[in-house]
Amino acid sequence: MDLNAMGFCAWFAERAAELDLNGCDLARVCAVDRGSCRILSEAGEVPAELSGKLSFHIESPEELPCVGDWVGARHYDGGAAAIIHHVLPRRSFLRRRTPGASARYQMIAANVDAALIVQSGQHDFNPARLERYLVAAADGRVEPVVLLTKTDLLAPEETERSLEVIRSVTGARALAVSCVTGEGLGALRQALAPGRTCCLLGSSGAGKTTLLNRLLGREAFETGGLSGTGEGTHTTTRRQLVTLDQGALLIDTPGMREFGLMGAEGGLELEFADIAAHAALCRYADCTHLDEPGCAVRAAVEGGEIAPARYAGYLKLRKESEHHALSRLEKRRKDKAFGRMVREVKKGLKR
Ligand SMILES: Nc1nc2c(ncn2[C@@H]2O[C@H](COP(=O)(O)OP(=O)(O)OP(=O)(O)O)[C@@H](O)[C@H]2O)c(=O)[nH]1
Ligand SMILES: [Mg+2]
Ligand SMILES: [Zn+2]
Repeated sequence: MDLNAMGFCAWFAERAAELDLNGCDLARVCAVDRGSCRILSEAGEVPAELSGKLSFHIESPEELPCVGDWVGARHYDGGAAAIIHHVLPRRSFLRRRTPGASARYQMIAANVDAALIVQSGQHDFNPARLERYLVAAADGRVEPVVLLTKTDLLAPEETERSLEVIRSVTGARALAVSCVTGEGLGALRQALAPGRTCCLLGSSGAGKTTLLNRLLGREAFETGGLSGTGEGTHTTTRRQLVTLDQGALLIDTPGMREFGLMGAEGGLELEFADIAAHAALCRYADCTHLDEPGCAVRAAVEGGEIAPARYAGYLKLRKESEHHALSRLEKRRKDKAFGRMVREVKKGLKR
């Protein structure tokens, strides 16, 4: 497979010329899993590790090679494995903010032409969530395309209505697709031009991997079931770049529990000072203001002192900040894994 078919273009050629690649081969990162990665070059796909020098110079997880990155790598073992010495600048990217005080990001994919934002028409259609993905796409200079999936489970009027809302609210291209009936797959294939890199984004269970399999024409990757509430079961666990027969490159990603861009931790009490004032009078100190007896917040809503919409807005934002707290914990764990990976890479090189 030649480099252009893998998405290489003049822009990267210029960046490669600026770096002193010193005999390294150009390759594209096609999978990343807990710090080990696989790269695709004209010679094929091989496992790869970071050079000691490169890992030494990497200061944040954001700078680590991620799926879609172009790298300069040197093959060894008769071409069976490689060491990555350079990561080329990114032309576009998808990333999400890792919540907390410092503005840090986690990379989702690099050098992406279009973000295919997958939302299931059945359970998952949620304008607020959609907006976050759109912001992420704009931030990374990636064209957004919204895919409303599982339309076989919707009445045609319902599909039309959702498409209307998506188009009018976002101005983005929106397609209705079904992997069961095949609706919309032809139009989607047209968006997948040869050499173009598209990245599937969306909640767990939205149907990203099912779509990938359908486009590949075989059950190449595992898909999952849904819980009773319609939530996905986090089936896909690693980001992966796959080449379709027609020549497009498609990146599948694990569905994210939350896709944070807020980071307004602790701002909740300030922003809802009126609610906090009533909360001080609740019978229980740890009152959640949902259904406890003696809740002064609910009493104030019922008595007309707090508008129901404001109460609902408070609950919604609180739920989001709880999500952030969870992902902060997750992030700490990941940072440890990152440190461990860097150490292991260095150890591996000394061997
Ligand atoms: N009826 C219907 N079901 C679908 C469609 N597409 C996917 N599904 C079902 O939705 C469930 C989840 O699909 P996946 O493709 O695993 O979802 P995913 O977005 O990859 O989820 P994660 O890997 O967890 O992020 C599976 O049971 C699929 O069979 C569709 O077009 N119609
Ligand atoms: Mg999946
Ligand atoms: Zn209360």
